[in-house]
Amino acid sequence: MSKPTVWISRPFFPDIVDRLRPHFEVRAESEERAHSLEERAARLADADAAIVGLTERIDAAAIAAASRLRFVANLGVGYNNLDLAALTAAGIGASNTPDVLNETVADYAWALMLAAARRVGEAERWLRRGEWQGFRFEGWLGADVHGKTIGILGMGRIGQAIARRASGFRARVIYHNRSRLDARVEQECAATYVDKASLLATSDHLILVLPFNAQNRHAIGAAELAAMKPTATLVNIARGGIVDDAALARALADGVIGAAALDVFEGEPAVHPDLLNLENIVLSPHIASASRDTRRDMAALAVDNVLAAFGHGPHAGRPPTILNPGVLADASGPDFPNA
Ligand code: 8YV
Repeated sequence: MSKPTVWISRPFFPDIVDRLRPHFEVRAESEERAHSLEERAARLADADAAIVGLTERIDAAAIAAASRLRFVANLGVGYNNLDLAALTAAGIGASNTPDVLNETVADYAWALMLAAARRVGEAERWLRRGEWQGFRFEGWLGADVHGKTIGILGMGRIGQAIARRASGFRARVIYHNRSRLDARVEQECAATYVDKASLLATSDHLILVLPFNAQNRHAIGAAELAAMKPTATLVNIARGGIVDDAALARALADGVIGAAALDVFEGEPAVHPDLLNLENIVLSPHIASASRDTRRDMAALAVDNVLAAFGHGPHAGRPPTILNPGVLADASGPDFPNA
């Protein structure tokens, strides 16, 4: 029997890709770019599995044109690029990359919060422009992070990793989430549950870590920004679209809040032009999980899921982070194990 085909939509670590070769015909893109709908359809047409990133939407239209597709591994913990209901209805398994990136993303949330609060980017730009002519005792006054109240909106595993880092800063953590955490987890994270209004009003620094869905679109807009402290810092490491970027630009320009840091943007890689003109914001190109070790772990986990879905490797038949395990029992692809 011929090997199944796996399409890899973005290049990654060749030694990790090589683990697929004994079992798959590997079609790996050599260039990192978004594919048009036609290109995506052409590549999925003869693929039994796909490893894709956030820029690749796998929706009902993509699935309809992919008659052999049995499994899709997403290179990311967030999977709003996948239509999970449509995949499940078609009997196609899907996985994401949870947990392996928690600590790296939490580190980065702190990096952004500290950079925005202490004006690191703004001060560096000023220095590089040659404007540092003398010392100003009252220059560059920022906001403290230690000892302050850090708010976390969306308290999954990344939110919890962010919260655990607060103890060294003697900071207080409050959070809001769809459902309240177990008392044991709250205690371990030293985090106090509050309603969204209190979170907005009380946080000195507010970090967004919630998944993107239709309900969360513009969860932070003009009204929410107005409810925050005028000195507050807002950090978005979750998904573009959770913040209304145009409203944020106005709020930063008008002093409604003190500063912000964004790693994700509505319509990225495009960035709202009004944000680019502001000094009191740190901007980065969606790199919160981008440490060498973590990106390798994410790639390896995606590969493990594909191998397992086709009956190979230590997890054979049980993809370790499958999102729709119900499909395993129904799967009837040529090499897809009936679990
Ligand atoms: C990735 C992410 O950079 O895991 C996620 O949800 O947003 C990031 O870790 C991105 O998904 C890369 O495809």
